[in-house]
Amino acid sequence: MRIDLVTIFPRACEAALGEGIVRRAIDRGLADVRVHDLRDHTADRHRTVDDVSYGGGPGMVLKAEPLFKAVEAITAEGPVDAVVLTSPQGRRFTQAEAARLAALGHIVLLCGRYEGVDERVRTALATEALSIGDYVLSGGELPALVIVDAVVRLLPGAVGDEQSVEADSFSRGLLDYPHFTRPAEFRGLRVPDVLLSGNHGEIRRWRKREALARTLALRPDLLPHAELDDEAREMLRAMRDERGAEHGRH
Ligand code: 9D3
Repeated sequence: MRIDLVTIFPRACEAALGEGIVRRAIDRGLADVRVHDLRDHTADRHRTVDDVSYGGGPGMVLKAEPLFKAVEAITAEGPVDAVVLTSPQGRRFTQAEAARLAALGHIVLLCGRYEGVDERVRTALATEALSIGDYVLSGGELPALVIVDAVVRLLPGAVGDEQSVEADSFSRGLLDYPHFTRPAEFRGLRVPDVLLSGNHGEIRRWRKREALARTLALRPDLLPHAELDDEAREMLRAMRDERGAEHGRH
């Protein structure tokens, strides 16, 4: 898969892509990630990428022309499946959006900055706009890097253990179960006995119950969308009955 990232902070983006799973996926040839300096697509002496807002008001707006030029240079090399504008007004980026993008052959990510981006970029250049959540960031670089990370780790072979991708909490739609490593007791805090028992059936059921209990307590909004088998549904019913009975006693 090829991913092109267009930004005014190319070095910061390169640095973030040079570590971890994304770096390994690039080294293994699974992902071809290219970072472009937006200023390389300006024509004036000052390499201007922004300007004041029509209608007045504070803050600078990212100009349309450098972004159009950058995308045209990329599309001249071959077909592009999606041109994504990172924007606070975008659709929320989720694991499902990551899976959709990971199935494409070539995407371009445009990083917004300043108070905004000339609206013609969204209407006539981008094919979609994505936000990573409801908080104010200074620009689209971190969102674009979040998208690259979530997409690249879905490419076959990117994560060492394919099982861990498959088993990842959000691919089943639940929160993860608790994890422990050695020692069995740390400052008086014990690892649950079941995990030391060697009883793999018990361990599997304990993890499943913990994942369901945490999801019920912390993210009940996830449960209607989760893939639950008969065993999971029975565990949940038992937990809800137990909680209901508890409330009844108080
Ligand atoms: C406080 C400024 N806002 C009102 C004038 C508008 C605004 C413009 C540009 C707010 C943030 C930004 C920069 N952010 C992004 O470009 C961005 C973003 C984000 O801030 N949060 C979550 N996802 C994204 S994707 C791109």
